[in-house]
Parts: sequence; structure tokens; C-alpha cells
Amino acid sequence: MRITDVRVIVTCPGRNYVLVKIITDEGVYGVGDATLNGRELAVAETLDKHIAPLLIGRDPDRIEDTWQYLYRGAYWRGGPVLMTALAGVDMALWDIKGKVCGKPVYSLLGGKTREGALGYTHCAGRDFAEVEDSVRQAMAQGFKVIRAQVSIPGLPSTYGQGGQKEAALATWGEASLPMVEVWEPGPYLRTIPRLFEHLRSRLGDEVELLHDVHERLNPVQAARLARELEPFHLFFLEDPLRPEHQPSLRLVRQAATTPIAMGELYTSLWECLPVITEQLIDFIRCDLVHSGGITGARKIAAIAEPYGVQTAWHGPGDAAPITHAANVHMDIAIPNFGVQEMVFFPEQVQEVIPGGPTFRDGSLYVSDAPGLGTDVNEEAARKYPYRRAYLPIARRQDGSMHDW
Ligand code: CS2
Ligand code: MG
Repeated sequence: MRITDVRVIVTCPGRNYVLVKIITDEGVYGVGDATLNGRELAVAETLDKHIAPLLIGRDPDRIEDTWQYLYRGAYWRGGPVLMTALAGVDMALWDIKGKVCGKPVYSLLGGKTREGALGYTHCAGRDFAEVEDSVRQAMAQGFKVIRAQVSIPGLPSTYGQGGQKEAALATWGEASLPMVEVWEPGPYLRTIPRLFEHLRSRLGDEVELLHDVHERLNPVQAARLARELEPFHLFFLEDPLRPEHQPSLRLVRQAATTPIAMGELYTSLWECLPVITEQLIDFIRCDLVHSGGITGARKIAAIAEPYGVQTAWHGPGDAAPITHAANVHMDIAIPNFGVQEMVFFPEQVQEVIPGGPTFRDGSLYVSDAPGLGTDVNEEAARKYPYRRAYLPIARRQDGSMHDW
């Protein structure tokens, strides 16, 4: 079997997605996700101009060799653009392998260790009462693990305020330029422990709660927050530090027993290594679409296993349902799965990319269809042309740039 064509499909059914369709001489094809929020066309061009020509004529069965060929064969390797392109190809090849074998991808990864993947959703609000309301609604929907974010008094808008809505839809700035958020650590650090005190006192201890810092604190601030959240027993505190601050995680670790999750901005196994082997985190949260696909992530999971680190793959609305399916195929196969972030995709997205995971009673399920079980409807994709969009940016009150 040989690869005869690689199609790159850029579409915007509410937000932009970059999809890869790999076609073979035997008519079998596979579909992968290669979406990089805000820099979509850089990945599309890389795939179309640099990677597609390398794939024509190759045997799609050789996933590992193709991965190594594209990763090591570039000389200047890694980084979000190249790793996202590689992930798109990798997912499509796993999809083809599954279809050829007549097996779902989870079966090729060793078979089920569990039936479904425990999922978590996003809840948010303008004040504590609104967040509580939103968490209660999620609990009524069956969620057992819930992320809680709240508006910060004095800051006009903060990451995560839109909850599930924000996760599922793109935000378009004026004239398609990035929206500007204002960030100050002081009010944030004073608010978050009080939010979780409120939620625990109203909702009890059973529901699992977590919070995303979104890489906005410095090491000592992160240590303070992890310590002040200790009494409220979070499932995890996500991304307390920027990805560059790996050694500083030691400080956070020594300060508190609040479980730590990191990794949506890591793009390779090598970035994950020190935080896993030093046991500085409890959950590794890489994004399959930004860290080399299933082939990249299964190695990360395998290395995490003996160190007692569980997975919590990134599952935002800006990753296509193909990535969400790949997440769940891995989740139900690996022994050290922890939790899976998820979104409910709007109908338009499901029309273009059908077959994503389904949610039932707190968990996510994939079908037993061969491959990943997802597809791309190219005709529907053409109805939604690309629209330039950026993630917001953040500035301090004095106007200086901060990480968003
Ligand atoms: C995030 C994302 O899901 C998460 O935990 O941190 O919402 C992230 O901000 C987006 O994927 C950025 O594109
Ligand atoms: Mg996050």
C-alpha cells in the first residue's frame, strides 16, 4: 500500500481547523487534526509545501519510521508548528492502520483497560454564586470532575470566564486583531482561594474540582496559591507556571500537596522528561495535536507510568474532534489515564468533522469503528472558509505585556 495524496483542509465552522487527509492507492484514507490556534496557516503551508511531497509513495503502515523521518529528517526540529504538522500526519496514519486491520485504534494500542474516559468540563461565572450555579448544572449533567474559573474583581476580563461557551467558540477581536485582557496577580491570588472555599462549603467534598492558572504566576506566587488551596483538595492545579519554568516547579512542590498538572504548552517528550522523572507533577497534560500525535503521546504516557504520573490530555475546543477521539482511544487503552478535558462541539463542527467522542454519565466513549472513527466532510468544510483569528493577549495594568 502506498500514499498517493495528502490533502490539507482549512475550514472555519465557528473556529478554524486544519485537517489532513491521507489517501492511499487502495482507496483507504485516514484523517488527522493539525490545528494550531492563531497560527493555523503556518501549519497548513508546512504540510502542503514541505511535508506532503515527502509522504507520496511511502508505505502508510510504517508509522514510527514516518514519524522519525519527519521529526529527525528536518534538522531544525520540534516546536509547535512542526509538531502540529507531524501530529496531523500521525493521526491520519493511525486511522489508516485501524481501517486496514478492521480495528479501532484503542485496540491497536493494546486494547481497553477501561470502557470510558472520565471527562471534565469547564464552569465559570462573574461571581462565586454564578460559578456555583454553573458547577451544579454540570453535576446535574453527570460530570464528576469540574474546572472552576471566576472573574477577578477589578480586571475587565480574565481567562476562562466564558466556561464551556468560551471553550467551544472562537473569539474574534475588533478587525480580527487580538483582544486585550488585563492581568494582575494580586487580585487573582486574593480571589481564587475564596472561590474554592465557597464551592467546598456549598457543594461538599465529593465533587472533584480543579482550576487552570494558565501559566500566569511567578514561582513564589504559584507556591502560595498551591498552599492556600490545600484545604479545598483540588483534583489538580493546572499550569501554575510557564513551560520555561520547569525547575521552579520544585518550589511549588515543596510548598504544598495540591496536585499539579502541566503540559499543554510542551511540544515533545523531551520537555516532559524532567518534570516526570523528578515527580514534580501529578498529571501530564500534553496536547496530542501539538506534541507529535498518538506516537508522541504514547511514549510520554509510557514514561509517566512508572513515576506515578497520570495523563490529562489537553482537550479544548480549538483541537478538532479528531484529536478528541485520539485522546479517548489512548485514555481507554493506557493504564495511567487520569482524566480527560472535553468540550461539546457545536453542530456546525460536527457536520464538518463527524464521529467525535460521545459523553455519557461523566465519561467519554469512542465507537468501535475501525481507525479513529472520525471523518471530514470536505463539501461541508468548503462552506466555512478560513477567517483570521487570534487568541487574546494580556497586559498588566501599567500596559506592559504579560503571558496570556
Ligand atoms: C486551555 C485552553 O483547555 C485549557 O486548559 O488552557 O483553553 C487554551 O487556552 C487554548 O487551547 C488556547 O488555544
Ligand atoms: Mg489549560
